[in-house]
Amino acid sequence: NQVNQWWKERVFYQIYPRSFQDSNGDGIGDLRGIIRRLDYLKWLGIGAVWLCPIYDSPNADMGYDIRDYEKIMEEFGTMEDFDALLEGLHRRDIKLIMDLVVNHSSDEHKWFIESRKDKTNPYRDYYIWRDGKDGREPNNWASFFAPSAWSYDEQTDQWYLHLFSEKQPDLNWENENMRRDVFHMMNRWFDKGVDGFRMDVISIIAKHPALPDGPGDGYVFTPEYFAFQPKLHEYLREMRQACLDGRECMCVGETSFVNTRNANSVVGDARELDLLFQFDIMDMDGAGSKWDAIPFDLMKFKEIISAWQQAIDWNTLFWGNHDQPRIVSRFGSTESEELRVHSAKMLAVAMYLLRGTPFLYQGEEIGMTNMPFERVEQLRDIESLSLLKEAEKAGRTAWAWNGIRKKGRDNARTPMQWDGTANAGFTAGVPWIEVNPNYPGINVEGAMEDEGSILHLYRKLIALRNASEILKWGDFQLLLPEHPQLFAYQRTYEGKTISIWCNFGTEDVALSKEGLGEILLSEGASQNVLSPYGFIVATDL
Ligand code: ISL
Ligand code: CA
Repeated sequence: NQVNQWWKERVFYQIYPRSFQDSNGDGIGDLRGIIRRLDYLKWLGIGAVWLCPIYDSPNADMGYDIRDYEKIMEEFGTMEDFDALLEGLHRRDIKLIMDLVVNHSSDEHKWFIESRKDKTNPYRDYYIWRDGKDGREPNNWASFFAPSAWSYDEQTDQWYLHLFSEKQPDLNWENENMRRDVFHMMNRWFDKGVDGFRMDVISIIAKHPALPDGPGDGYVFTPEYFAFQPKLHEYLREMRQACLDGRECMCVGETSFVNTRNANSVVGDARELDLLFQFDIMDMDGAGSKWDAIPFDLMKFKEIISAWQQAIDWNTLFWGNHDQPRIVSRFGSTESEELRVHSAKMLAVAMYLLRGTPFLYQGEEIGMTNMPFERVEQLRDIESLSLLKEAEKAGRTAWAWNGIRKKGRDNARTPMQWDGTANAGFTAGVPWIEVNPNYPGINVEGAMEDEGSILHLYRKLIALRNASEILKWGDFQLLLPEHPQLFAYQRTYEGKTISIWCNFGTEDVALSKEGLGEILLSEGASQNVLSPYGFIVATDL
């Protein structure tokens, strides 16, 4: 049963539609806007697009709260626009995967509207309802976005579970009818020609049946009771059978709380998922909470990378997404324009020649940076806004702002910087979130004209990867594990080797080119020295 695993051979590009390209001047990116930029993606060498949610939604969490799974969000366009987008992608041999959010829906979804009406409604059990305990929540679980994971509903005098905001009630996967409806919906998208799904927080759809209290006082975050529960595997296998078997489609799971020990339970031989996202790299600069930022640690990075390269056959490779700050601000340097360019390039080389499938996040390819947020009116993200609200109550406003500037999700959601005209060419109107003021110097048009730009490096890197059996299929070996500044590894396939040397430090590193054959990509490398953020990609002699 050798299926065509196209997702291993293509570079993915993640589009956050609201911030990509506005086509009608309402300040909101849309599907027609994306269509205008398809030739750009092709030029870059992209083989597949992950499109963040475009379904009808009240946008409490920017589309991750779906009101109707089969309708396009009005601001984004119509189903005709969607069909044109899909056709435009396929004509360019670019696959499309949609974002599927089925851990929860919007509270405005018709299932929830029915569900909350009365205890005997046929949709009641599509969600997780419980009696309160002594007038309080059924248990002490904390939510990602609000203090408690429960909200009380007067209508039926019960509480419903929401691991995210109160506008995102969790679906009850124990309910067979709910599962059937979800699978039918997925099949209708597949029948339209969609090539796959990115499955939002798919690892948490099954909850511990007893919903036990977590240890400790107050509201407690309890992944031990909602992530990687035994039933998860049952649901994913059922989904594969109902939706994926017999199709050349894929699914990549956002497997929050995955680790190197449980990963193969979902991507191993049973192929519950084709790919997974793990967050060890994204979590490595948080101490306890993500908001308490700590510096990048190269040794820790090497450990995480080699552990994952060994643990599973095929990784996803990424430096960011719509939930993460900008990578060049995070693990590179924005101290000077020169360092921004060098570090962004080096980071790309370090990550995207590993064994696995690259996922680039829009704007990364031009080295877009974090946004200097200063006022609450500039923020849009529910996570940052609720953090700020809670922090104000606790007198920790300065701490929250520091966290938001470094890690807030809105950093990745400022509009794509296309050119030096007003609003970076994103919109002719007023953008829904401010454009980063650095757009006159950082934009696609300028980068295209400059052969030495980050953008051109990304293009070369993708072309190199797309054309190399060694870089696609080769195995991975870490070199110089103890070196304090260099991240180096080699990829070997059918006796041929390519090695990659990256200087993560701010000092020159002595490096001999002896033993290196053809230099495939290199910057900051002189005779015997690799300068700060320099890199070499070369075949072995
Ligand atoms: O953003 C995060 C860190 O602060 C993550 O914890 C994130 O909430 C988690 O990875 C789940 O993310 C996904 O589901 C959320 C949605 O807000 C995110 O945008 C999405 O990627 C709820 O649907
Ligand atoms: Ca628009």
